[in-house]
Amino acid sequence: MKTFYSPAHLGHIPAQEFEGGRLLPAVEIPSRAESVRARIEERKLGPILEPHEFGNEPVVRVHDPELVGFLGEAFAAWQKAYGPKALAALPSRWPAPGLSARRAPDIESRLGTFAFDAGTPIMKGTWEAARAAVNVALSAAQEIRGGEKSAFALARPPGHHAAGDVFGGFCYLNNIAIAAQYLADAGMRPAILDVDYHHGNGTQTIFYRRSDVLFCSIHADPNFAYPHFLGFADEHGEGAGENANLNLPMPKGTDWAAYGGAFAAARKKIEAFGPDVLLVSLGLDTFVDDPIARFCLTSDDYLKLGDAIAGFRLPTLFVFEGGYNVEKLGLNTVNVLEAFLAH
Ligand code: SP5
Ligand code: ZN
Repeated sequence: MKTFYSPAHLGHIPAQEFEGGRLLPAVEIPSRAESVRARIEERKLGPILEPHEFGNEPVVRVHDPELVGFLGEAFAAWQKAYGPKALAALPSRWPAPGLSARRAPDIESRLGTFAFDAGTPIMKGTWEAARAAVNVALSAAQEIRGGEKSAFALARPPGHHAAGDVFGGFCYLNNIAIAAQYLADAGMRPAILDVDYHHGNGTQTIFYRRSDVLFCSIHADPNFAYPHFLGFADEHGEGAGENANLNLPMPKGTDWAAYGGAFAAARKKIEAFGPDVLLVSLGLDTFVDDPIARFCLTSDDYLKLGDAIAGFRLPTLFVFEGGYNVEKLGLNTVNVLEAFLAH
């Protein structure tokens, strides 16, 4: 299996996050993708290739050009407002219900408009990294379009929380949604299976009113988990997209026994949709020792997951998302891919 990877991610270096009233070390850090790259090399999974440049056209098929423009300018505007020591642009005011619909060009106003959380910093190398992650996903999609049976987009930063007009959840541009749109534009019928611990609210929102792309997600119940405000079981899609969305929220402590049941439900939905390509939002934060999550999958369970994904017998594009146990992240990720290939 070919892996696409760009060193541009190394320039995006979140340092801290504010959580539970405390400043903690950031978890969405460069060593995540590096640990996966090292394991791919160690296991000789296949070539690791740099992405091609696809430009902005496939990005604005999915994202509002206003958001794309903002992401490109935000760090410079932040430093202009707060000086060269201000290392990370983060919102701290939002246009909550009851406030004006007016949007000033001021950087704080724009951050509050385009960001839906305060955990997704825009720093010096963020835009270049986010653009490269899109190119990584599109390069892998291009392989699938050309007839490859599988490909891995080792994208960082992740993408599935970013919607058409808002970013958040460590995500800036929605890598998998842009890849799915690219394949749909090539005449294919994509199903997206999101196995990250967190609901892929951005991907869901992008395709919510559409019947040509299925979104199916197994994730921690938003009644206790991020992103809190989307990912409930009664979200089935709207308008033309009615029935083209399936959420399978799961309780704390979910292990493979419970996860396998949800996977069977996802399988049924995906098979009924009749896709000709599968895109997997591959988050590894379902791991028992993930520092920010509460599921209980083991490293061996990722072999079962890879085997189950292979059972679709579809061309499959894996796109890297979350997973924060850096020590086991390479093992867990490559377990999925190796078990998929062993089928
Ligand atoms: C792609 C992805 O997995 N995004 C997840 C975003 C979750 N953001 C909120 C969770 C913050 C938890 N912070 C705890 C820090 C412990 N060191
Ligand atoms: Zn996640």
